[in-house]
Amino acid sequence: MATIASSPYAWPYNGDLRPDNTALIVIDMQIDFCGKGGYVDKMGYDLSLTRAPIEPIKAVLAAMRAKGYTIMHTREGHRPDLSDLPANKRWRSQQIGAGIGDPGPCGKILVRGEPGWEIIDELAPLPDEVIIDKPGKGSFCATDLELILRLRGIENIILTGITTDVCVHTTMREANDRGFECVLLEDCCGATDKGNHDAAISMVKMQGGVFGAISDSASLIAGLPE
Ligand code: C5J
Repeated sequence: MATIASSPYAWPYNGDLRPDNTALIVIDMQIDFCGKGGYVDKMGYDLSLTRAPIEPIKAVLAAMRAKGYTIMHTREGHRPDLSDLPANKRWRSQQIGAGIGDPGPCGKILVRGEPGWEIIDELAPLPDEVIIDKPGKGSFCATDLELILRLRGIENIILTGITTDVCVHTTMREANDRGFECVLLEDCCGATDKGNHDAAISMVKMQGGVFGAISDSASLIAGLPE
């Protein structure tokens, strides 16, 4: 039996926490979401909010890599021909002055292969770590994430990354509905709005943990078994 300190229950619910059945997912730690000149910067949001999780995620990555856990990363982005970009998503981004697919200081915004779409150097994936490219907010939509998790026997998912209220929350909800046991690490996530971050954390804990549990990097590292 192994659990980590978390709320509203000690996670995972059944105490079955092992490197073989547990994956860390680092969501969208890309220049477009937390780098100067990227999508979030162009929209005018405070980058310190989306950069806040970098150091905590680094610590979690080091601990989980050392113990042999599965590590996965995601990137939000669209094909260079924009054939997977819904017209309404493009239109909305244009309204706020950061049109997806349009040129910006880091290349075409949220387009695969462009500099802004890359994962930041501080959290660069290792060569054996899976990277999931997704066109939407959820990491399960139009990707092979679920297939890979099932093939590896993953039952527990540790969620980190940005943004808490959008891509992290959508992925947590998708995973929860598929029967995965999820925990979100509060200090390893960030949103473009602090109030939305806090609300997203609060939502997880309702109804006895309607989407799973909430913990933090120090609690995870302290409780992580070999
Ligand atoms: C957004 C994300 N916020 N990674 N994407 O558009 O949360």
